[in-house]
Amino acid sequence: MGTIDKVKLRARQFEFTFPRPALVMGIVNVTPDSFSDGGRFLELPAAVAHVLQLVEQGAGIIDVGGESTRPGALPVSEAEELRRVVPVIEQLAGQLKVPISIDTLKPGVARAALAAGASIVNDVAANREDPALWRLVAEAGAGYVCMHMQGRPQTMQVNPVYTDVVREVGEFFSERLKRLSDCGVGRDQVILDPGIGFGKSVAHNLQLLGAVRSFTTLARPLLLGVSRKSFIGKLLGAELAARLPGALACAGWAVAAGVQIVRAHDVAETVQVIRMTEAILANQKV
Ligand code: 7PJ
Repeated sequence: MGTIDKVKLRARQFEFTFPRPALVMGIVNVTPDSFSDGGRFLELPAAVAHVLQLVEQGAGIIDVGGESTRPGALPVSEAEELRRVVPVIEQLAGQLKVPISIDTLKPGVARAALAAGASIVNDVAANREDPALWRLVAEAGAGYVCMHMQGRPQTMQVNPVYTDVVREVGEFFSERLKRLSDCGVGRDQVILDPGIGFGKSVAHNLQLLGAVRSFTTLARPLLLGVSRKSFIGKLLGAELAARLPGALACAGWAVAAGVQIVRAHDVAETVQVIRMTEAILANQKV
């Protein structure tokens, strides 16, 4: 099984060649109800200040979201989501040297975010049927995070069922790469993400983490989001505020297994774990 070698990612004015030091995607939720930081960054100045701090801590991508996708979260209107995210992106795009991704389910929000200066569309609903969003990504030459989810956020955790979660996620990636290419989105624009916690039991999440290296054969950068997620709490009996060590273990493991982008709330800590893991990997003897 391979590791990523000479894989390019194109995201508008940004280009990355992997392998390279893994990127931490710092999270800013401009929402009143996100499960871990909901309500903290609803005010524009607070959101912007938080992002600048994440970049200072070493974030290589900033992921802006205006609608919580946590299990059971209530949908937000497009107007409200636009009101939350567009000013933040407008204000940041000019001054950041790292790409901004927009975490949204809605093509209209993605369009406005790209117009405001975002470079990557983070699509947790990449299992969608409607190609409108992909055409926007193609037109903009933006990066695209193709995340696996079974179902939709409102109901995805009710009873997730797979015969073989690793095989099914791999097949999803291959099928979507083909559909994306049919819509004009080049392979070199796509990041693949197994979607930890999105229509998955604790066992499914662990199986995906254990086999994450197998997805490197698709020769695309892999993204993993584990930060503060409930499977860590369920496995270890840890409250939301006490899950950082569990998430950091996943981050170190993932990078050792070939993951190139880690989505995290706790950027400084995640960067340290990743840089340490990479330093050891560079000296691995057996
Ligand atoms: C993820 C995400 C993830 C990607 C969220 C949370 C829920 N985007 N957006 N991957 N998770 N690409 O942060 O727990 O795992 S929202």
